[in-house]
Amino acid sequence: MARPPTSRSAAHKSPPALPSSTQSNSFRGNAGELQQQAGGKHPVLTTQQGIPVADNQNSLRTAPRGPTLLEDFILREKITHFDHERIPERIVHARGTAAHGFFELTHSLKKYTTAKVLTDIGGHTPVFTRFSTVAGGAGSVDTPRDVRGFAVKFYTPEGNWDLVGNNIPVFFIQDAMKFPDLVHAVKMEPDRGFPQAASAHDTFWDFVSLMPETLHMVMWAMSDRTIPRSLRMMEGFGVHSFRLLNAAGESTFVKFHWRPKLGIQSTVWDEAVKLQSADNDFHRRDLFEAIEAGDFPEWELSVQLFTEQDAERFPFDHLDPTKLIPEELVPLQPIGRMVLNRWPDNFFAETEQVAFCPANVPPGIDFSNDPLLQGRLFSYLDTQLSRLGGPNFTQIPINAPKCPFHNMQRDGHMQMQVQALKGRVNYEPSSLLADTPRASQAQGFRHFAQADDGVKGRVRAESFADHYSQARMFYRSQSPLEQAHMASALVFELSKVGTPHVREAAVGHLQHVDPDLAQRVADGLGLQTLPPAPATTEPVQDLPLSPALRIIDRMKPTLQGRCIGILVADGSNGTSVANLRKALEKVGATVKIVAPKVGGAVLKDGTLLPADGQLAGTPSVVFDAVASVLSPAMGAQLAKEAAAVDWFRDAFGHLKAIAACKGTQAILQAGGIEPDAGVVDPADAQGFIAAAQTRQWGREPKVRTLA
Ligand code: HDD
Repeated sequence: MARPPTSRSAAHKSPPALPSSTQSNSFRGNAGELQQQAGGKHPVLTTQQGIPVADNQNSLRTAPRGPTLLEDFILREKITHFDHERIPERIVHARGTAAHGFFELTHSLKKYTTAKVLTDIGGHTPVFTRFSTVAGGAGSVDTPRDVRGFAVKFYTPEGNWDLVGNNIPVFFIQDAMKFPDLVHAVKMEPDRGFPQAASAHDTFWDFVSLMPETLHMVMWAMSDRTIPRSLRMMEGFGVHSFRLLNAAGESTFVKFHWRPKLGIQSTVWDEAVKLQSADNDFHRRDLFEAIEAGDFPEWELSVQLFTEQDAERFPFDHLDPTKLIPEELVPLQPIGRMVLNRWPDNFFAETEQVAFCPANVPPGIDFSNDPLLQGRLFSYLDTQLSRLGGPNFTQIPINAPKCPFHNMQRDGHMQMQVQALKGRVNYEPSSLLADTPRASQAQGFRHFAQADDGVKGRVRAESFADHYSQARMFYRSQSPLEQAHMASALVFELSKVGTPHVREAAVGHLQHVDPDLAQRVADGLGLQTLPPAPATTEPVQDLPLSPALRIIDRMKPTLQGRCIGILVADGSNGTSVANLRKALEKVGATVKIVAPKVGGAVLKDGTLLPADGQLAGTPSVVFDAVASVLSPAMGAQLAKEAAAVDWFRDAFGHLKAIAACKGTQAILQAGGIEPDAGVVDPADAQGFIAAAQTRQWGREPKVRTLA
């Protein structure tokens, strides 16, 4: 039975008159709740077909409380578009964040290459750089233990060059044939759908224990490199050997390295774990905030150049992507810098839709025979066809070259262009039309003319057989503390492996890396006997060590790019806060005020100091060092507050400098903190700065047991 209209439904009259583009379009909706306050000229809202929309709140109904009509093309179009808003996420590197910037060449490589991006000094080549984790989905967290992607798209005058690298200079496998297996093994297990964004599970370690070529990269993955403090504080590597080709067609091998201006820095594992709950977007937010503040991250680009003859003398095969070339063997030559200075306007249009491909290289850069690289040359374009929906993804603005481009490729899904070349000719050669694009021997891409002799077959070069020597070199090159971190990471990961024989096999491999490491991990796992080392085809070499591969010794003592949290509460001394803040900002740190309430704290002199974060929601893991200016009364009160006690206890446990005033002593005591050289008074700003420029590494054995 039809209901009589109630006074409520009777109020649902037709919407207000269509606002013109010059009028304010703020108006009340039918329920009377809508207020749009932004000023300015508002163009009329339209459908995708350009039809003006009169009411964006209510679908079309037969009666105020009646069914919605199929006729409502505005509703249907809006919902249909929404239903298709997501595209398949990347199978790997799904979670990423990116920024625009430029590359400036400072040293010409003209002797080695014709690529203008590497020969023409001074100009700014636009770049778009995307950082990513590897294993987790797009909605996973920023700080798991994982390799980080470091992909740079250079929009060069001779077409796009994509340097699609990682923050680790080697890879897990030698042949692209094994990539799907590796990725299946590391991603969440197929029957249960977990763990997300973690290598600490049976399938990954099963794969590792059966594929000893992974061991070198596994040692990197277990090092502090995979728990970076910031994307701005990571190195990047092109990984493979590429070729540079000069005007005479001569080839030189090259490896590419990015070095961060802020220095390389990592977190400690417990901190990385806690960051996952404190701020899932920690790295993304950090990059965003730095760029918004004009604190533009910068990297130096260096190359290692070597010839075929040089390569013959290396005690490893440089075509094997599980090997690196120590810089003690082939020094790094700085050639330029990259600055990221503009955040994307739209995450989806740019960061999500950007499509990198190692096959995108301008003339003067060429590929090596690295079998992993060769497989990659196929995979990226192929994945983008399905991820971005067809062959015209190159026309999406973030992917399109910024130099002129012409060819006879036509049509296809989502063709956006009416080509400049009009008329009958969409083929080559042709004699019907002037000014059609033609190939150019002089300017066109040339491949290195390499002589090859051999027997066709599915084979692995014998020179790829040594899987342990560089893993050993990497481990033994680390400082004792970094070695302990690696041993502890291995214990953590293997403790998450439920299958005993997988755990044991992994430890067996470690015997080849370093018997002492194997014993430490076995002890950490509670194994009663040391599992046997598997047979090797090649003897493990004791290669010269490479101290350049450490992080801890090489961390830059600086507060630039670092963030300090100052805890205040009602009654805090404003002058002490202001003095400390001034001193910290003078040396380049960012300072954030944390208070029990986000509205801020009423200081001793009665003024209100606004807070950047609320204590319980802004734990100390998000800071590089912490300070506090508290009255004894507030200190005593906060000593009973878990969030305050954890703030200091975590900062101490994560080896951070603490500037704690007298009023804070009660909290330190509640946290069981025994002050050391890294705990100073906030009045001693210079002492605090000196302590905060590094981590308090000497404290670590006192706060946790490392393997
Ligand atoms: Fe890959 C994405 C880096 C080996 C297949 N890879 C991808 C990204 C990075 C890397 C940084 C994300 C790019 C972005 O931000 O969009 N990949 C590497 C490095 C490797 C490597 C440094 C070894 C040296 N990759 C590799 C192999 C294969 C792939 C051997 C396949 C044979 N990679 C892909 C892919 C992805 C990808 C499936 C996923 C999404 C995409 O390409 O666009 O095609």
